[in-house]
Parts: sequence; structure tokens; C-alpha cells
Amino acid sequence: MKRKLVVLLGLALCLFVALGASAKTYTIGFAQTGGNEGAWRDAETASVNAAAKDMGINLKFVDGQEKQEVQIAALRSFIAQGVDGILLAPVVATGWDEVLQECKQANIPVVLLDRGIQTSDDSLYVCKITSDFVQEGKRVGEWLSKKMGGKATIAELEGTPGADPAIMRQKGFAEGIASYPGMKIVLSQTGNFNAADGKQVMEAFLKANSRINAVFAQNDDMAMGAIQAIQEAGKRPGKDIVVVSIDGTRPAFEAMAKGTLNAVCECNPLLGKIGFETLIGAINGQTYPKWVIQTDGLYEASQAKAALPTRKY
Ligand code: GYE
Repeated sequence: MKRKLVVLLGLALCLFVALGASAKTYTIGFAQTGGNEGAWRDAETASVNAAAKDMGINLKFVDGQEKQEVQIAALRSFIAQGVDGILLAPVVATGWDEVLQECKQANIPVVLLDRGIQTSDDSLYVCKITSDFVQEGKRVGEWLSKKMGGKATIAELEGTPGADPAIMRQKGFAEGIASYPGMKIVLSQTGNFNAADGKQVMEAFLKANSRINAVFAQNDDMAMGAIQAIQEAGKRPGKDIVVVSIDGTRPAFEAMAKGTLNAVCECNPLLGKIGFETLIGAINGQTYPKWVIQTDGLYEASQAKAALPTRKY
């Protein structure tokens, strides 16, 4: 009799714990890079907001204004507020150890969303959920080399200085063109991953070198700015100057449908659901591989019209 009661009590306790766990409302801080990067960043923020709503998460959002010190302050405020977990889209790759140590001491797991970091202690974060930026750069580099018959005068628009995707895409693109000695990068400068800077830098490039016949933009927003600059200089983007980029946002597919952009490698920004699921797993003791890789496709202009209706960002 007594034993039965103990078993029953035990079962009731299990049920209580299980119900409690599933009904828990998680409070999660998201330190976005912020600022005015554009279409890709907006799609990611929308994905995080939608997933928070769907999953009943209490989301604390901070726009990092593309400044590391703002993101570090956000992380410290998340710790002070006692959040359950943190999503961080690190604007630059280095300089995170100290604040991540503070998160670790507070027992708050951090998942890196869309960009990686450089650290000698990878126990400071759960994992990074990103695309393979080297591969992205390499694929557009190879595509461009073939398109140009192995010979081109290339201008490169780089992303935010020190940002993981900027470093890695540059490396990958260089690898992609490496076996074509006629493919020459003659100018390379940052356009900070945004359209306005991309346009301005492209204007300067066109004045500096009239032989440019190819552009590698490390993201779509800068490609959109470059396309405008090329048009205003009286040349035809997509024809006189071949343009390739990375992200695969709707504006890029629309530009490809018009023929002003020649090819794009995707980079999936719809990371809200997987970000929260991973973080909640980590909060409950689950471990993950340090790199949860997102896979991307390469599209060329001829495929854009057919692909547009099903594009999700
Ligand atoms: O490609 C770019 C954004 O970190 C993967 O940052 C992301 C990149 C993306 O501003 O458009």
C-alpha cells in the first residue's frame, strides 16, 4: 500500500516536472548587428521575431548599431536581466572573450547567429549557426571565371571590416579565381555591407579604372548600390560589367530577372527557429557540433524568373 503511494507520488512528480518544462516561457536576448545593412539583415530580424511569436518566447531585442561596444553592452544588460539564453550576431569576429566569459559565469548559453567569432576558447559559446562563407565566395569566383573566359578586370566590394563573412568570402573568392591567372582583382575596398556605401565606392572605382568589367560584391545590398553606380556612369550592369554577389535576397533575384545582376550565391537568413531550438536545447543540457552549417544554392540570371515566386526572403 505504502509502496503504491510512493510510486504514484513519483509519477505525479514526473508529470509535474514534464509539464513545467514544456510550459516554461523562455526569456531570450538577441543582440543583432543592427544598423542599416539592408534586405538580408531585415529578413533575419523578421525570422527571429516570427519564431519568437510562434514559440511563445519572451524576446529582448537590441539593435547593435553595427558597433561591437553596443553589442557587448547588450550582452551585459541581458545578464543583468537574468535571461535564459542569448543569440548573438557578432558584428566583428574578434574581441568577444571577456563578455562571453561573463555569460558563461552567469550560466547563460550563447548561440552565435549568422557570423562566427575568433577565440581560443570555444567553450564560450554553444555553436555558430552560419553558412560556409568560404564556399560562397569560392562558388561565385569560379562561376565568374567561367563566365569571363578566365580573363577579367575585377573590382571587389568588401563587407564590414573584421566581420567573419567579409574575411571568409574574400578568401573563398580568391580561391575560386586562383587557377585563372587572367582573373585580376584591381580594386578592393569596403562598402560596409550596405547599398549606399557600395554605390559610393563603386563610383570611385569607375573613375579610377575604366577597364573594370566585373564586380564581386560580398553581399547583395552592395551589389544593388554598385548596379546603380554603373548605370549612372552610362554603362550596362550585367552586360558591360558583369556583377556577382552573395545572399540571394528578393531584390537580387529581381535584378537578375532584369539582367542587371548575373549570378548570386544564397546565404540563408531564416535562422530564427533553428536559433531558438538550439538555444533551448542548450539551456536543457543538450550539446551541439560547434558549427551548424546552413547549405546554400547558386543561381544565375536565367533561373531568376522561375525561382522568384517561391523565394522566401
Ligand atoms: O551576407 C550580409 C549581412 O552575416 C551572413 O551580413 C551575414 C551577412 C550577410 O549584412 O548581407
